[in-house]
Amino acid sequence: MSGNRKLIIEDVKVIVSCPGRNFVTLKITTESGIYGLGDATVNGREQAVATYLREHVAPCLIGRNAHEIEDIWQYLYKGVYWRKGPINMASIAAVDVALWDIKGKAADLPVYELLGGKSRRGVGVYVHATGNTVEDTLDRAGELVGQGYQAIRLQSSVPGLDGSYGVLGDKKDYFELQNDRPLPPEHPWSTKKYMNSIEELFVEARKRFGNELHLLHDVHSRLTPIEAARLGKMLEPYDLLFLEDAVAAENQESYRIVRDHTTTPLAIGEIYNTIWDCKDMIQNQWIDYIRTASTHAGGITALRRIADFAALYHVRIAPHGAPDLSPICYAAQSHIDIWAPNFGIQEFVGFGTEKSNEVFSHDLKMVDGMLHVGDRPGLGVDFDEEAAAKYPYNRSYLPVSRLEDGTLWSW
Ligand code: KDG
Ligand code: MG
Repeated sequence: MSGNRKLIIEDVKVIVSCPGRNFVTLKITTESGIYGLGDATVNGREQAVATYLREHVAPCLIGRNAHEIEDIWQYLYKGVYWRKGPINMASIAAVDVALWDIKGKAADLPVYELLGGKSRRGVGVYVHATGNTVEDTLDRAGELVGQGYQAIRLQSSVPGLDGSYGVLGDKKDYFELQNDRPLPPEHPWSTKKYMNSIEELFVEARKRFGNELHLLHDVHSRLTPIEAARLGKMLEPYDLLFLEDAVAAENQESYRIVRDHTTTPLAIGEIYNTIWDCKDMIQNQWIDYIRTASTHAGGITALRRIADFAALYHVRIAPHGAPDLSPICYAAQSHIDIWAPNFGIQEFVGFGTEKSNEVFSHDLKMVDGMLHVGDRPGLGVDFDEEAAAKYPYNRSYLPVSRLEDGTLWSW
């Protein structure tokens, strides 16, 4: 199993750094000197995936032909016996993405050309407007509209609760680590208070911006299926592009209940590790957008498969793009976005901080609210190891949610 053009893997390096956020970066170098980069960041569990890569994956890669992306993917998936899971799949993703990077560099072509070429001029994105009040949120949305963005996710604090999803209180922005506390910060939640206040945000948004702007909202899995169904119905008049993670769906059938009651388009998938996590929802057309990310769902190879499967059922891809996805993950899925015939929209939260831009360079560009993928061979991303060494790992946790009586809830 190998052609004449072998690219033998000589070195595999795992680097955990914190240029503003913790990132797990994989660098695979071949005997020819061509190297590829992958991302294996699992927010809040970075050292687990780094150890898994170093101890269990790297030794199996040395001496293999980097061109055999599919075989290596299957080897790491079927070959470990313990299939799926966030740590395993993020590790497979990092290897897979690094190998696509290598293949692109060897072919002197950007990865999207290897996938089949561009299907569109640029990648449409949605950005975040969050605020402590409806007015603050809409003022922020107004600034983003002024910058040319055409799709905006709105999150506003729930009156009477200290923090709500996506609204970080005294944090300046979404890029900041949550590591000023030794343990996960705790946020209160009340479904009643949320359901009583959420409609106003969209009433006011439509009053202020009219009907052309695309609006989105992320519920972060806080509702039960029937509550999610009611929310979908409530928000129908405001014509959302999608309602995200309205309900957690380890039980995929939950989405049938939501779907049966509302025409608000539904999106889910940022925490899914494989196509199996969303197969029933896609196949039954209970959702409209699948949000799996390159890092968490097994890399370019896996994301391409999910996209092709979803296309059969009119489901479009809308990859997760929060700040805990490194620029390598972001580049990888941008190549999928520009290629996929059933691309929907890409989440975008900016190109990182000053520190992260010192460590990662990329050739993505934002022009008039649209992301443009560059023409550099491979992924078009580079990683400065010396700069990364200046920013050591810094333990940080995502928050947790509790109901007002103390019951642990989904954050
Ligand atoms: O690591 C968790 C974050 O990436 C998540 O909270 C962001 O839900 C999110 C989103 O839609 O960007
Ligand atoms: Mg989300």
